[in-house]
Amino acid sequence: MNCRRKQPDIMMTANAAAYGNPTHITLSRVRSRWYDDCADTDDRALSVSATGIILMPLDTYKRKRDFNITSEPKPAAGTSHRTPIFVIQEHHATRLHYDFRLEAEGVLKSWAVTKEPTLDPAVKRLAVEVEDHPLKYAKFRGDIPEGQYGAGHVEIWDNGTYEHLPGDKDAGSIADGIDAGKIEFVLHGEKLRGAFALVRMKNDGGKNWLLIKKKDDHARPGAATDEKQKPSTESRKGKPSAKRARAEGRTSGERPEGIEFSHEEKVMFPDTGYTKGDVLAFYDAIADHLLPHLRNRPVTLERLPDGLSGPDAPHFWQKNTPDYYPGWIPRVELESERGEPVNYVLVNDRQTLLYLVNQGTITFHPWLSRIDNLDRPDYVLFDLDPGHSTFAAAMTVAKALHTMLDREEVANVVKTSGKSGLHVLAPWTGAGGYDEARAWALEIAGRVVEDIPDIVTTERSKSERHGKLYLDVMQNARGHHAVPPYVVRAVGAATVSTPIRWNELTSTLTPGKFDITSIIKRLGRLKNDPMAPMISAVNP
Ligand SMILES: [Mn+2]
Repeated sequence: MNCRRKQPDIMMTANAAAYGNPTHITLSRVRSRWYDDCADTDDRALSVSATGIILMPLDTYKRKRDFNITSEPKPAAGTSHRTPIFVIQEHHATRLHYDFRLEAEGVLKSWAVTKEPTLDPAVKRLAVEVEDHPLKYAKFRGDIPEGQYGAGHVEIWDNGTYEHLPGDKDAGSIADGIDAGKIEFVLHGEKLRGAFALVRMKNDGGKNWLLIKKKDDHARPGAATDEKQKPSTESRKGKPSAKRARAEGRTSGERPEGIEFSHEEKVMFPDTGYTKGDVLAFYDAIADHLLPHLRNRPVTLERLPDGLSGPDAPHFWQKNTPDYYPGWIPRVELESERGEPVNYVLVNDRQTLLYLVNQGTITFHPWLSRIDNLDRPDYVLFDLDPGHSTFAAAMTVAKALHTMLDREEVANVVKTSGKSGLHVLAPWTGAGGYDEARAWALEIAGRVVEDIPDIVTTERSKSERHGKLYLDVMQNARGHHAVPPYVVRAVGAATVSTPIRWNELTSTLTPGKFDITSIIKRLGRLKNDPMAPMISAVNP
């Protein structure tokens, strides 16, 4: 992590009355708060107020919840156990995950593990660091009500005690190890036993860790029944669908479940020569990365059945799913603004995805909310469209947003739009729906405009923009759709909306850098998807 020290040392003046006994807070953690430019600033230890430093270890926990509604424990300081405890809660939120919590400093240090933890040392589980929870949370099971943060059922999956194994980097406490980015410990639970490590991943903002079983007598190689952390892009490096299809025992033009593909040789992108077969191969190869961003969202299809073959080529936007589409294509019936029923397609699986591509869909445009709560977006979009400005300006504005959102302790990612601009995305975890999310986005955007007023504007009227970049947050509205990551755009170069790492925003980045073949190579090279924080941060 690239942290600049802001102040060499500070006097610790703790307002003990505010949050109970402060003695479990170590001075090193007080100091860590005073490193500026840290992507990962959170509520671990302290909050700074005008009157001095106040211990607020559970501030974020408190802020996210309404204790008049949820039955989760209130944010009170707990009494440390003689032997520290751990708990893993199976949390059936929007996305099932496993909350892994270790007692330290009188609270539960917490990570949302995206899949069931395992004793298989070959499997590394993504564990997203989340806010500290009160010690009492270790006993919590039950239902978090609809509309509340993390709504859904919580069960205790495993619990017990643990021993810290101080290593080179974390010779001190668990908290020191968390600061250093690595902790090792032995779990004494029902399901999980033996030595484990939690290691912070590099270069992705600081919230993403890996939970790894160490090799010992409790290890069960092969125990995990799902995928083995293999580079999932391995089989996708070549572009031709035919070759891969044959490797899987199919012939070209056939898919499982019997989808027949038509006119695979038709040229869809004349500038590059990419055919419909190439577009099908691209969507087949990208499906695992794309589908999480489409699943259970109403989708508008941008269809160009003859591709970009000419100015008169058909190009239309399809919301309603025709009756003659196969019955297995999932649909959701919603009312249009005029009160008419619209059967939106749900692109929840590869089969549906490829069927729609075969129907001439080039770009999928999903809503920002899912069918389980259509009034509440699960992320906020900042659209940076250069217009009469430049791509360099878009990068400057994206970086300013990045700084601002980090300061707000909100996860954020950036991607190319696939056309000329950039999109910055942040999960929406606040209270309320689209209106509140948009108001928040507008406030953030306003602050960016205050910082760099010569470059960016939120002015909706084109004539008032004076060549500045328009930072658009108005798409955060019910019924609007947005370009998700990993879709190809209907432009000659067949460019793809591509998630990038923050440190890739340099002069070598061009908006058209990634197309339907180069992005597959890129994903083969990357260890992890730059969108991972986005998927995991949404309702952890
Ligand atoms: Mn959770």
